Amino acid sequence: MRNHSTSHSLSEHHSYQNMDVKILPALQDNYMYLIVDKATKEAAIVDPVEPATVMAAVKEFGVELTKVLTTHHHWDHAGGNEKLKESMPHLEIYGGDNRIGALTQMVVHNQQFNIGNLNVLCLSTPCHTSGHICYFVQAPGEGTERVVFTGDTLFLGGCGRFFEGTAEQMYRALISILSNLPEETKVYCGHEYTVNNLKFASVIEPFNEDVIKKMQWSVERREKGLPTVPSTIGEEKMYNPFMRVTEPAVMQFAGFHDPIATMKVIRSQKDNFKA
Ligand code: GBP
Ligand code: ZN
Repeated sequence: MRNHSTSHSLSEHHSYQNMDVKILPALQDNYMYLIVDKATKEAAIVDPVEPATVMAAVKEFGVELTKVLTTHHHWDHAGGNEKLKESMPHLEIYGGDNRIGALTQMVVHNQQFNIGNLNVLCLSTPCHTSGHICYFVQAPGEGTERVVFTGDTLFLGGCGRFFEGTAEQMYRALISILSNLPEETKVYCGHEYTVNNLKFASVIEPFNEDVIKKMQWSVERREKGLPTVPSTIGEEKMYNPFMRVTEPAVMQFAGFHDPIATMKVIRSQKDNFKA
């Protein structure tokens, strides 16, 4: 495993009934995630920018890595694909953008595939990049766990910059698609930006108790070197201003009665926000 003292966070493991999610910190503030189907020990890795860390985790946990889920083509997410594929040539590499290295499975919105018994649903969320995909993973059966890997579309308390898209597209991604996932869906995002994001959230909604509480909790976690992921879709709707552009208080802050205009205003303010 990677030397913890050089890593931005400790690598935590979340064990659910049918799946494990191993959080693997990478680079300055990126997260890679190893998803394991407990029944078959088949595994997939989300955004393996540091292949050596991934290979060590695969060995340590004794799983069979068969798939790479790439959220988007930026080097800090897709930059490890080629090297990992060289070491493990059987890997299937999923993604929604032909700029992704070593891509073998180009996916589209609502396409599905499996990791062992787990079902993966691809959600196309263009805006941060035009080919960005979020992956919604569900265990079989009623009342089982659900998780979503949101890359640089949805962060805890924030969202990605609009490098290749519009406010309308981010509205579709956050409000029409991700907000409609089950409330208890766990959110695993691409970067550890939570404290900075919540500082900005508290400027927009200074009296929002959920912002204040999540900020306190996140600062405590970061002081201990622990990740703030995962949150849930239900939680994000309570404190994330970009998930709250239909709320009167957030629209009022932006000076518009329209959620998409509000999305545009608060994103451009965040672009220039010094935390
Ligand atoms: C922070 O908040 O801590 N360091 C700052 C933000 C995603 S990485 C740095 C930043 O701008 N990060 C990007 C982002 O969308 N942040 C949301 C926000 O600031 O609210 N990236 O590495 C970024 O996507 C990248 C790689 C960008 C290749 C362009 C290319 Br081409
Ligand atoms: Zn990015």
